[in-house]
Amino acid sequence: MSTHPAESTSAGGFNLLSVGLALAVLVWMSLATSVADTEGLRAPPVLSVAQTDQPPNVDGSLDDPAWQNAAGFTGFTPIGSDELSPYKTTVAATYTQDRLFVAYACPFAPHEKLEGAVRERDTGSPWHEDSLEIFLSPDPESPDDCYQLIGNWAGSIYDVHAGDRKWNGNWEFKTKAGEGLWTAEVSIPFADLGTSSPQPGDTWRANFCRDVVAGRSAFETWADTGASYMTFSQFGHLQFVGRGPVAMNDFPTADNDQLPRYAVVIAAPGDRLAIPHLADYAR
Ligand SMILES: [Ca+2]
Repeated sequence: MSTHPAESTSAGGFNLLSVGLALAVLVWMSLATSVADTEGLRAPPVLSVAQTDQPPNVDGSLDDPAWQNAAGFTGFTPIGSDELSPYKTTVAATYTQDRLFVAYACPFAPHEKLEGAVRERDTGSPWHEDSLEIFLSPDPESPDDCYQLIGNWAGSIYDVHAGDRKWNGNWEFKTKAGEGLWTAEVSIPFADLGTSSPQPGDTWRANFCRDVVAGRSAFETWADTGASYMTFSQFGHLQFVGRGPVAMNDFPTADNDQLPRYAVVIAAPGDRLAIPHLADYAR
C-alpha cells in the first residue's frame, strides 16, 4: 500500500452530503486559502454542527435520537481525486456542553473482508487497515495544532497531537460491524482538546477521513487536501451553531453521483431533507 497520507504533505478530498432533521450539516464557504500547493483544489467544505440535549450512547450503534436528528455529509473522494468513492461513507457530528460526538457509517461490499487488528493504543499502522481518521484543530488560526484520532473497525485507537503520539486523549470509541457495513461513534471532551465548550459561531478546522482496505485500497477524505490528509489550510470548517439554524450544501442525492455544487440552502432546525439519512444505517 502507498504511503499513509498523514505521513506526507499534500492534498485531496471533498464533500457531498446526507442529512436528516437539520442539525449538523455541511456548507461550502468561500475562504482565502494559501495558494502554494493548494491551487486547483476544491474550496474547503463547511460542516455546521448543532448542539443536542440528548447525547448519543457511544456503543457503535447509530440508533440514537441524536443521530436521527443530526445532519451529516457524504461525498468522500480518494485523496488527490475528483472522483467520488464507490461507497458512500456518511459522517455526522453533534455536541453537548462538554463533548463533541461524531458518527461514521462505512459501507463496503458484502463479500469483502474488513482488516484491522486488536492491539495496544498507538501501536501498529491502523491507516493500513479499515479505519477512520478525524482531524480537529480547535484554533482556526493554528490549524497545524491538530488532534488526530484514528480508530480501526476492531476498536483499536491511535491518537496524536501535533505529531506527538504520546498524547492520549480521553476519547470514547466504539464500533459495530456487520455484513457490508461498519459503524462507529466517537466522543471526546472539549477539555481534552485544550479548549472550552464552543460558543455559537465558533469555527474549528477539521478533516474527516476513511482508510479502506476491504476490497480495495484507498485513502478517502472530506476536504480536498490534495495528496495528503493533512494539508491544514485545506481543512474543512467545523462551525458550531448552538441551537440555531444550519446552512447546508445543496448536495447530491443518493442517486446523483456528481460532486457537490456548493449552492447553499438555509434549513430550519427540524427540517427533514430528502437525502440519505444517517439513521438509515442504524441497526
Ligand atoms: Ca496517543
